[in-house]
Amino acid sequence: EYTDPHCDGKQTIVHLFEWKWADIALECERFLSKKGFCGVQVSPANEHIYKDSAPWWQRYQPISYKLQSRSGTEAEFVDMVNRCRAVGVRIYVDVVVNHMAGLGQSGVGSAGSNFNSDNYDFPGVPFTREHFHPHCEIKNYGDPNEVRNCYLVALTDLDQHNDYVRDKIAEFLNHLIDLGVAGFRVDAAKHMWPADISAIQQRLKDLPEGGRPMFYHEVIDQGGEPIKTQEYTGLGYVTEFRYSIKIGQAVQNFDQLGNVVDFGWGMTDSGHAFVFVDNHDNQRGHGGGGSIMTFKRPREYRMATAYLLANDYGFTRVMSSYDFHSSDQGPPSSGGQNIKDVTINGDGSCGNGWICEHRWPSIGNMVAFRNAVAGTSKQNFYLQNNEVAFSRGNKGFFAMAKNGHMDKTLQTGLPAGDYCNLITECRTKVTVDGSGNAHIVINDPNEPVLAIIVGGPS
Ligand code: LAG
Ligand code: CA
Repeated sequence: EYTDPHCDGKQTIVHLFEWKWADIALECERFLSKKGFCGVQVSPANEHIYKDSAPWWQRYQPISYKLQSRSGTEAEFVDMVNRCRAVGVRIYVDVVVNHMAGLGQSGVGSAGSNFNSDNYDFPGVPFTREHFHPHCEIKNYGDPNEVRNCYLVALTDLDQHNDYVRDKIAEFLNHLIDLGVAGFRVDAAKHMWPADISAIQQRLKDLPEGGRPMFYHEVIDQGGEPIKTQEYTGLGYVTEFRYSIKIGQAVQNFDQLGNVVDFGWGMTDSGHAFVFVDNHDNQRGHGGGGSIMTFKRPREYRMATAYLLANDYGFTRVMSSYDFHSSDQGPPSSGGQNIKDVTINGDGSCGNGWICEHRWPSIGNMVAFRNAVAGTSKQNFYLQNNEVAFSRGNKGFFAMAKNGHMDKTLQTGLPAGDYCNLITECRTKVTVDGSGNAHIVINDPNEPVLAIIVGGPS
């Protein structure tokens, strides 16, 4: 329950961080549908604070559940949901329901609602003082009561034990369900009691087409604290941050690639692990930060994401970023709260400051690989001399070379035939002989990845 993404068996979503709804609709139609993406994680859709400096994180300070945000109006949101759906791409909304805006602020939100955080006054919902925990700041992550009931960086903390609060949050999610979304990323789930999240889920409708919405809960568990991802696996998928760390390190030291999933370390079971190389927080040093691989190291980032998509662990999300030079900097803008359009260059890359990692060939073209091999496990694992390769059942074969060059005959586990390398879009091919062996050649320091699938282009 809560783990079906409702996208016809497709296996990967992309986070189009801070994109406008209108641009997401276009991206579904012109790219995501063609590449086999299941869906899009969108930035928070509800009303949020506006700050003069327009940082990205203003969207993590809700003012009400009205669907007017920096990304667009409710009408634009609905148009996006419908146009994406029409081409087989679903929308997953980042929902911020642990808290409202931070203390010390007042004014008017992105949908025109007044608010005053110090008075706990959010008339756009409405929420008043009785709906919040009394103020205390989270300091000790060793105390689950404090992590759940105190304030995360001064954000006014909602009391989800309260029936009215549960009802209002459920009303917000039910509205999104009515509009056709397929699921939710639950922001700061670690800061809410699993039983409270469950009580909210029980108030939710089935999707219009049937079935429960997909949920993935943001729980930063890197070991060493009492709150574990496993407390949340009954509620859907749970973010697995340890896997990001392991993959980021392993593409720098290939010897570790055999060992990126470590259940001994407490990692989440594959059926509930929600996995990614980086997210909008840790790519800029927020939310756990650490030694995270990002687009700023493009070669290694491509390898990390290709491996994420090739491996047989978890449900995958690809990050799609904008360029930034400081950790608070908001999306490309021509001033004020306006967000620049995502433009597409002749070579398929993005302009106007949008990075669009999901359009890089060794990332975007691996989505088809993951879809094709769903349900199979890794076999014929080969790891030597900074080269890695494996098959996924008898459905696909993947190879990657740290230094960009590989020239080796390997067992692919696949039926005889000619296969296109998905990454080069058929400019290079692989011939598998009657015993399953093939001569594997990689010769591209920039995109040092090869992937072939049964039933793919040939
Ligand atoms: C999350 N997951 O649990 C989000 O992924 C993360 O991006 C959110 O923090 C956080 N939880 C709360 O939703 C972000 C920034 C914070 C920012 C916060 C609220 O990482 O830096 O805090 O959103 O906008 C900012 C200031 C703080 C201030 C706070 C309240 O940085 O100094 O105390 O606002 O005014
Ligand atoms: Ca809380």
